[in-house]
Amino acid sequence: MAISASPDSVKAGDVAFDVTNDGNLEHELVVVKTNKKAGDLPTDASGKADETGSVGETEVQAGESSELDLKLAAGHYALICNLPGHYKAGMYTDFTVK
Ligand SMILES: [Cu+2]
Repeated sequence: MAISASPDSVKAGDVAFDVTNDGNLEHELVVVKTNKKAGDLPTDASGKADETGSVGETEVQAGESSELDLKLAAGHYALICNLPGHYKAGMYTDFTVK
C-alpha cells in the first residue's frame, strides 16, 4: 500500500506516467493538483481523499501497467490511489512540476 514516483519532479508540459502495479490488488493513480502535502488531503468519513484539483486518473489491475498522458502546469501535485481504504493505508506521494 504505497506509491513511489521516479522521477518525482518533471518539467511542465506533456507528462506520460508509466504506471506499474506490482501488487496483488487493483489500484488506481489519481493526479491531484494541490498545495497540500500528499498525505494531508482532507478525507471523508469513509477515508476517501478529497479529489478536488484532479487532472486525470487511470486504473491499473494487479500485475499490470497502464499509461496516463497529461499536460501538466507547474506546481505541486499529490499522486494518490483512492480506492476504498487505500489512501488511508498510505497510497500517496508528492510530485512536483517545475
Ligand atoms: Cu490502491
